Formats: sequence, C-alpha cells, structure tokens
Amino acid sequence: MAIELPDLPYARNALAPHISEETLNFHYGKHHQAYVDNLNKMIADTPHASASLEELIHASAGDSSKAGIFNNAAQVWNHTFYWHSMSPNGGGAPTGAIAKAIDDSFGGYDAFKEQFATAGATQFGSGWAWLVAKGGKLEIRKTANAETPLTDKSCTPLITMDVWEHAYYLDFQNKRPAYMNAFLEGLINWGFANANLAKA
Ligand code: MN3
Repeated sequence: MAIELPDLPYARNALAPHISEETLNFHYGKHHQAYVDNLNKMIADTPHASASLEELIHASAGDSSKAGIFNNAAQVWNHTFYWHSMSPNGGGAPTGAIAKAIDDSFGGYDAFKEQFATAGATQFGSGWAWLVAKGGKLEIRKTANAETPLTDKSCTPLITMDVWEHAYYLDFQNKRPAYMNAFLEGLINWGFANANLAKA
C-alpha cells in the first residue's frame, strides 16, 4: 500500500497574507508531494512496501544504509504535522491546557516565544523548531534536515515550524525572523497543540 499525500487541513490560500497560496503550491504541492513520491519509489517491491509511515521512520532512523527512506519518510511526517501546526485563525497567545503548561515550563508566553524563535533562528541551514512534551514538562527543540522528535519515544511532539528556506523564501525572501514572527503571531494552531498535549 503506497504512502499517500494527506489533504491540507485548509485551502491553499487560507494562510494568506502570512503564507501565500504560491508558497503552498510549491511547499505542499511540489516539495511534500516529492517526498511522498520518492518514498514510494524507494519502498516499492521491498519488505518495507506495506509498512506505515511511522513504521518506516522508526525502521530507518539512525541507519545510514536507509538514509534515503528515513529522510523522505520523516519529511512526509514532519510536513503533515507542520500543516496542522498552523491555522487560518491561529496565532497569538495560547489558550487551554497548553497555556498553563507554557507558563509552568517557560515562565510565560513571552519567554516561550523568545526561546522558540531562537531555536528556529539558530538552526543553521535546513531544519525544524519543535515544542514537545516530556515527563510532564514542555521543551523546545530544533532538528536538522529531516530529523524529527518522533524518533524519541520519551517525548510527544506538540507543534512544529519548518525553517527550511522553501517554507518562507517566496513570501519573506531571506528574512527567516519575519516568517517566524508571522508563524507565531498569525498562524500557530494552539488547538492542535492542546489535542496533542491531551494524548501525551
Ligand atoms: Mn518544508
């Protein structure tokens, strides 16, 4: 059974003016689709052909002979998680259980924002910034390239922000901080974070 590209949870123009339809046409329509297509080519007619996306990630993580499968599978998973980490009605201060967890773990929303943006800004080159739950507390992490906290079974990913250049170049050119500000102020989906926290 081939891995499929999941539907976006909103229309391709729904994140404007923060992220344009043109960016989603490339980022979802071309990049995310390419990871799906590459992965399906790599696993076709192999013992991995019927594995789930999560099984493929766990079976290939840390195995340099399976780097191609890992990179494409993890990028399929990371991007689906990223689309849900944003909402047309998102952005701003958190509500619900995640608000209290952020206060408890970081000392407040402003401190969280600063630490999350710093993680994104200091991820040299391509990668991701993450908010995860671990042992009853929240942590901010950054990962390079396709690396994902999904491979750390001691934590639960709550939110991610793609900081690969393809996520922001058409809308913000080289200004990663401006993109990260738009993500935090206009897009971050606290409802998704609360749903993930409830399962942690
Ligand atoms: Mn991307």
